[in-house]
Amino acid sequence: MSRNVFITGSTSGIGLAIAEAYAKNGDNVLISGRRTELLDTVQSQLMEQYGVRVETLVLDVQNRDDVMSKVPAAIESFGGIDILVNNAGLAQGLDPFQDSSVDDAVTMIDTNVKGLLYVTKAVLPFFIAKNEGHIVNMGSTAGIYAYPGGAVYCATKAAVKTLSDGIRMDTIATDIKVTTIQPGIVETPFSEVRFHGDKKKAAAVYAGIDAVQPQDVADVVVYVTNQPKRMQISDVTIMANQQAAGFMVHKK
Ligand code: NDP
Ligand code: 8X3
Repeated sequence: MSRNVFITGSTSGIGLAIAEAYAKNGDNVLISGRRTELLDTVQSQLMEQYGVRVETLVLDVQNRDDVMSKVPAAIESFGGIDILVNNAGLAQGLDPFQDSSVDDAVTMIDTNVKGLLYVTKAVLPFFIAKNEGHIVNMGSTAGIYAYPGGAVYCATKAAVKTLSDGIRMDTIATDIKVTTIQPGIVETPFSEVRFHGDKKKAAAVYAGIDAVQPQDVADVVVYVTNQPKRMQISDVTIMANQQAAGFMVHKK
């Protein structure tokens, strides 16, 4: 039976691949992000290719009021929700903490932690009302292993893992599942965003690595949400064969 899946940050990279993987699986997707034109393009492509329902929600997850009003309305008009994928997120900068921008830090915290929190608070009442649902939170190996220049980004991803674990405990009496996905380096526009549009610096991150691709992560997300009701996959860590820990890679 097809399910209704809401994916934040599905205009690009991993979130876009997740939306496509669910559509391919026959599920309906509510795609979301700040870039309206991209959402419209993805909507047409997925509907044409997979024949599932694709709805769009223009949303900046940093905007608490917007999240609290727009998300429930979008879910109502989508006809309910079975799976939430909290994927929207970003890194900004890779300077040592003492030289780093406070504005960049605030953007990461507001998006990766507060944004995820707002969206989850807006969606949970729908899951509680039917006593089931699945929250998939996009963490990172950065949340397990801090690395130089990544103090704040790594802290936000550690927070994602801790939020997931806490929410799993608080909803234990329900059939709600909570999963943290912790990818290592995945080849997406992530680094271009981190380096504020510097394509050369971004390309250097992936040079010499047979990097994990967004669709690899997407397949894992679909897999964790395709398990029997009795079973919950709490965490999955995914790395390139050439990566052993956060930013610890062997380049060829
Ligand atoms: P991309 O830059 O390709 O995608 C980021 C997505 O997040 C975009 O769709 C973007 O949409 C959305 N987004 C960013 N800020 C906001 C916001 N304020 N409100 C709503 N949506 C927002 O990067 P990735 O696909 O790589 O990143 C996706 C997630 O995966 C992030 O949480 C990232 O931290 C995590 N991750 C990435 C890894 C990697 O190596 N690439 C590894 C581990 C985790 P828009 O700009 O349209 O708003
Ligand atoms: C993104 C992966 O290693 O660039 O979370 O921090 S990494």
